[in-house]
Amino acid sequence: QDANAQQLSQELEKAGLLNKTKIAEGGRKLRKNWNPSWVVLVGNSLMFFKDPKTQNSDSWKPGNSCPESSVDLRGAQLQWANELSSKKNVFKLRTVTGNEFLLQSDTDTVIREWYSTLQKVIDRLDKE
Ligand code: I3S
Repeated sequence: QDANAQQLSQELEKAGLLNKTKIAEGGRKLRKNWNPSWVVLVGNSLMFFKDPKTQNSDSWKPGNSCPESSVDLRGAQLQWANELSSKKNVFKLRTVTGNEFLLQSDTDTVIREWYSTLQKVIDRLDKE
């Protein structure tokens, strides 16, 4: 493992499979399109990888495939948003740039862990 990869793996806070849809881009509402996404939290970035079936847990590492999209958590807002979907266990992540994502898991413990981990990172960045 090279130094860069080692440093990144120390900053890896969480990774896993969630259902995701983007609902706004720069404040402009988008049509929902739910898809499973491999979600990786490293430092102050939340990265989404496409088609998790063809990827593995190493795919976020340097030299491997690029994320489909990446979100800067600095100044982001998190809130439970079950009213925004017929699915259960949904929260909304809003970036400072006005991009909004819904993230969902059928497993209560999984979504609660993601929510609290993301909130901790956002709180930590707020204090910097
Ligand atoms: O909030 P909405 O618009 O009722 O969300 C549903 C739709 O986006 C639907 O797509 P079409 O309108 O293109 O058929 C999706 O398939 C649903 O999953 C969306 O609702 P949920 O409740 O699953 O977020």
